Amino acid sequence: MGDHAPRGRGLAEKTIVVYPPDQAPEPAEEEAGRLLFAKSCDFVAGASTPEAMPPPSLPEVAFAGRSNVGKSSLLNALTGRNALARVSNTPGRTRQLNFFDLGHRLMLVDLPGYGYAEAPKHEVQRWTELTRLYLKGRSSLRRALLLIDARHGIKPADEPLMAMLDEAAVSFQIVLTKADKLAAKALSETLAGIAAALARHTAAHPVIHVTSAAEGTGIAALRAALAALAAPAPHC
Ligand SMILES: Nc1nc2c(ncn2[C@@H]2O[C@H](COP(=O)(O)OP(=O)(O)O)[C@@H](O)[C@H]2O)c(=O)[nH]1
Ligand SMILES: [Mg+2]
Repeated sequence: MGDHAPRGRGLAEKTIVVYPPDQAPEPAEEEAGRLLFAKSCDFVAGASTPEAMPPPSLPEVAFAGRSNVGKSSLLNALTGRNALARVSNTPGRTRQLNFFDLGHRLMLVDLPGYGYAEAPKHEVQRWTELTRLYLKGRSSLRRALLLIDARHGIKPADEPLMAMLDEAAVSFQIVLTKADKLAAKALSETLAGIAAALARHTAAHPVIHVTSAAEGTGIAALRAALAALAAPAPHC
């Protein structure tokens, strides 16, 4: 980031910064993101119990959100590959934590989608417990990305996860999805609602990313932000 102060939005007690349009990554940061996400991204493990999780080896970023929020599409857009989301969408894997090694520098962890009205109650309890154990106990977890549909904002179904993240003191960052589906005015209303909601959450990261997997908006900036969390590239 440059040495100029970020242009924040004082919409609530918490000042949030929105990427884009408030900020854009520096060219060097964007290049670091591009290089990282050009690396191969390989499926490592699908875990439906804590024992099945791979040992922590790399810095991790978890992707969470309601079913249908656009998680698979965003993962595809970031990695430029279908393979990753195809694994996560395989029947039996949608209720697991799926671990992907990105270039031996960052582990991407796809958490099961929640808020699906028809999910059986015991399934929901199992998912909640597994997610809680992961979030609380994972020493390598650097950040959680909480995906929110730009049209809908934060919903009651998102609250339990945010409460878990606060409790586990895992920094979480909002990523708006499907930004192509709404006009600028509606987007700023969504952002105002999110800023107010984030003020109640101690673990909330103040930078929000606005993305569209369909149009590619915000993807380079999100790659750059994730590259800043990755293990350093080995010198060649
Ligand atoms: N217009 C638009 N639609 C999207 C975008 N991302 C996802 N979708 C659509 O939203 C639906 C759910 O997306 P998916 O990635 O499968 O969501 P998931 O359940 O969270 O993995 C699909 O119909 C996608 O085509 C986007 O950026 N723009
Ligand atoms: Mg999916």
